[in-house]
Amino acid sequence: MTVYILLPCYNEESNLRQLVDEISQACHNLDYKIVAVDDGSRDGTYQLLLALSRTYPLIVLRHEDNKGLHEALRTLLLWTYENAGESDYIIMMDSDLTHDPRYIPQLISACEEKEADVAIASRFAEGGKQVGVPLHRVLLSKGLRILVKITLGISVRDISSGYRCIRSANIKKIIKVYGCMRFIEAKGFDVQLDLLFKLVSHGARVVEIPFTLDYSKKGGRSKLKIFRTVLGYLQTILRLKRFPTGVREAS
Ligand SMILES: Nc1nc2c(ncn2[C@@H]2O[C@H](COP(=O)(O)OP(=O)(O)O)[C@@H](O)[C@H]2O)c(=O)[nH]1
Ligand SMILES: [Mg+2]
Repeated sequence: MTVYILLPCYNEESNLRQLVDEISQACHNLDYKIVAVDDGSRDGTYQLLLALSRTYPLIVLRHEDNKGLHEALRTLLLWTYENAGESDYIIMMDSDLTHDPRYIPQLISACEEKEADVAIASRFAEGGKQVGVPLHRVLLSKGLRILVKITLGISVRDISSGYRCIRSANIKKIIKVYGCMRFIEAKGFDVQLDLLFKLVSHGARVVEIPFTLDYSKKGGRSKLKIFRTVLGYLQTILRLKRFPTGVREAS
């Protein structure tokens, strides 16, 4: 079993050396590969990734132009569709140092021990928390939980967490069902809900593990635009609500 750690990178030059080093420490007992996509960064992200790939098990992909988080994740997940095995695991995380790699083994154990297909590092699981996150961001993530429960019937607590472990087989399944262009239809950070809904609709069991999101560790500014993100989530909820597939959810 190999663990593929996917890193979408947009102007993350100041964070990547530390992040890749911390991943290698956290994963020293695992067979792992890091796959990073530089999404048309304007800083030295791409050159740094190439340099790091000489020392670490790191595969570097590149978009010439900035296409956004949703396209970066499409590129990364399609890469795993081609290259990962059914029994492998995929870790999705931010590259800005707010997602501590020490949770990676815990996320994988949660999938294994609880026979889950998706494990989410969750601020809202018992024992989880967020530190230094601006109030409007806290309200967004809390409001989303309620709205998604009411409208889509998904009772996952941390819908917008981008720190997740997913079985490769489940990713392959939704790519087969929806195709390369439609397994992700969101056009921004709402990609997290888009993917979660499709996974759950096709039988994925979800668990959440307590996670501390420490925003004070964030290097650089957030790339999330709050109004665009709220609008994107609302559009995605309306679109998903019209989906023919019902949600079959486990705890
Ligand atoms: N590829 C790509 N990644 C992006 C873009 N915007 C953000 N990201 C990445 O998506 C992740 C989340 O962005 P981040 O700024 O950390 O958002 P926040 O944690 O919600 O404030 C980080 O790994 C970013 O490098 C983008 O336009 N393109
Ligand atoms: Mg982040």
